[in-house]
Amino acid sequence: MTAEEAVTLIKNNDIISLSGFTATGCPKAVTRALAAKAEEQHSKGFFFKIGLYTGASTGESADGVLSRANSISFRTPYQSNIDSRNALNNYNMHYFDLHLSEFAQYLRYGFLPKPNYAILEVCDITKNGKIILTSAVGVSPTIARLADKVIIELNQYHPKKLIGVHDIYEPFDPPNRKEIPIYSVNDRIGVPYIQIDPEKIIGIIDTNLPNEISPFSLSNNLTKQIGKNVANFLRMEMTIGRIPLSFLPIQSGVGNIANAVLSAIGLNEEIPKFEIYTEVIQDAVIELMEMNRVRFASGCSLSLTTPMLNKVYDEWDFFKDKLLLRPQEISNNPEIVRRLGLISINTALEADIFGNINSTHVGGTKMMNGIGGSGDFCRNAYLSIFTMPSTAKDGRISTIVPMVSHVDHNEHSVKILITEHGVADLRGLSPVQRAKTIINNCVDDQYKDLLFKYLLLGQKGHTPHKISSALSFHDAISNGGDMKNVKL
Ligand code: 0RQ
Repeated sequence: MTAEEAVTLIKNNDIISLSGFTATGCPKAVTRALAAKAEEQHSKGFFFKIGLYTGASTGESADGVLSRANSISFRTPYQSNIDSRNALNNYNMHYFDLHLSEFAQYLRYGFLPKPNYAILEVCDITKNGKIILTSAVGVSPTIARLADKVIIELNQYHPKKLIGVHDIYEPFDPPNRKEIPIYSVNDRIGVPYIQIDPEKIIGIIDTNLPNEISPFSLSNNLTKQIGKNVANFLRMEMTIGRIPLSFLPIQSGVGNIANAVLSAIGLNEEIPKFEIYTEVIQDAVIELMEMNRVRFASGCSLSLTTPMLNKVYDEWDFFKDKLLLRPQEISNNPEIVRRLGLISINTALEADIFGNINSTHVGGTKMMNGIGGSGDFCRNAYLSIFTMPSTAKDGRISTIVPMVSHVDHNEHSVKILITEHGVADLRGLSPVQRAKTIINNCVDDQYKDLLFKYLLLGQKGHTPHKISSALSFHDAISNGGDMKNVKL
C-alpha cells in the first residue's frame, strides 16, 4: 500500500511505535504521511494527536514533521530534534525521559500502554513474516511483538546483504529471567531476524530513502584536547595496572564531543587495539576500524553520516565480521555493562564541584535531549567518565558550578570528570576533596576563584553548600548576564 493509505487506519489517540535508534533505521514515509494527515485534520477543526514510542531519537521525517504538525501528545524515551525539543519545552507534548535499556521491559511489564501500531523499516521480508531490520535495532523486537498491527517500510536504500548483522534476543521477565549469556563483545545469542505474525502485517510500503544523521562538527583544538586528556588518563590507568594491558571495551556517548574523544583514544598508539560495546556506533568507530585500531563494535545502531554508511555498505565484506547490532535492552543492559567491565565515556552539560552530573536540562529547566543510555552505562561501568568543555557560550557559562541545576548521574556513580584543562579522579574522595580536585584540575581559570570562594562560604557539614547561593551561577545566566558576575 502507499503511506497515505496506511495512515487512513491510524486514529486520534493511537500509540505509534517506530523502529530505529537515533536518526537511523527509522521509518520515514508513513510518519511524513501521518504528519500531513494531522495537519489536514487540524485544518478541519478536528483534534488529532498520537502517542509516539521510539528506540531513541529519530530524524526529521519522524520527530521533525510530527512535532511541527503538533501531532504528538506523548513521547518517550529519547529525542534530540529541535522542533520536538520546542514542543515539549512549550508543553505541547508530554515527554517521559527514560533509561533506554528499560524501555522494552516497561512495555512488557505494562508500565506503559502497548502500542497500537509498530512501523518498522526493513531491508527484507519473507512470506511467513520474518523481517530483516536496516541500520538499527532499537526496541523493534518488543514493539513488533506487542503492537496490535504492524506496518512495514521496505527501504531499498539498505541492501538485503545486511542479513546477519542483527542479533535479536528478548529476555524473559521476572521471576523467570535468566542471565543474558554475553561474555564477550562479539557473542551472538539470538537470531538475525524478527518473526512477526503475518496476520498482524497490514501493509508494506516500498521506499528508497537515506537515513537522516546530521554531519558532525569537525574536531577542533578544544575537543582534541579533551580527547587527548581522556586517552592519556586511560594510558596511565594501564601503567598503574588498573586497566588490564589487553584493555577493556569502550562505550562512547552521542554527539560531537564523544565522536572526537573516541578518535583521540584510537589515535593514541600506546593504547592497544580495542573493542566497542556501545549503543551508537558513530563515524569515528568506522574510521578506527579502517585504521585497524578497533577490532569489533557491538551496538544498537549504525548512527553514521550518509557518506560513511554508504562506505560501510560498499565495503560490506570488510565490515560485516566486525559489526553487530543488538536491541537496546541488550546493548545497554546493566548486567552486561558490569560483566564486560566497560569504560564508559559520556558528555555532560554541566557538573558540580561535588561530582553530580546534569546531562539533560539547560539551566535546570529546558530539556535538551534526554538521559538516553548514559545512565545505563555510567552507573554500571568499570570506569565511568564524563567529558565536557569547561565553559559554554563564549565563556559566559562555567560548565562546573556549585550545584547542578538538575541531576541525572550522581556523585555515587561518576568516577572521573575530564575537561580540556585536565582530569579529576573522584574515586575514594570525600565531597570536599572532590571539590578541590575538580576546581584545581578541570575548572577554567576565570572561574576558579569564584568556586573556591563558594566552597569557603559553605556552611559546615559533610557537603558544604551555601544553600541561598547554590544556584546563583544559573541565576546570573537566566537574568541575561554572565556567570563571572555572580553575587555569592
Ligand atoms: O549549544 O548547540 O547552541 O552551540 O549545549 O553542546 O558542545 O554540541 O555537545 O553535541 O557533545 O552534546 C550533553 C547534549 C552534549 C549530549 C549533550 C550547549 C552548547 C551547545 C550542545 P549550541 P555540544 P554535544 C548514549 C549517551 C545525554 C544522552 C547521552 C547528550 C549545546 O551528549 O544529549 O549521554 N547527552 N547519551 O553550547 C547551557 C551549559 C551548557 C550548554 C553545553 N552548561 N549550559 N548550554 N551547552 N553546556 C547515546 C544515546 O543515548 C542515544
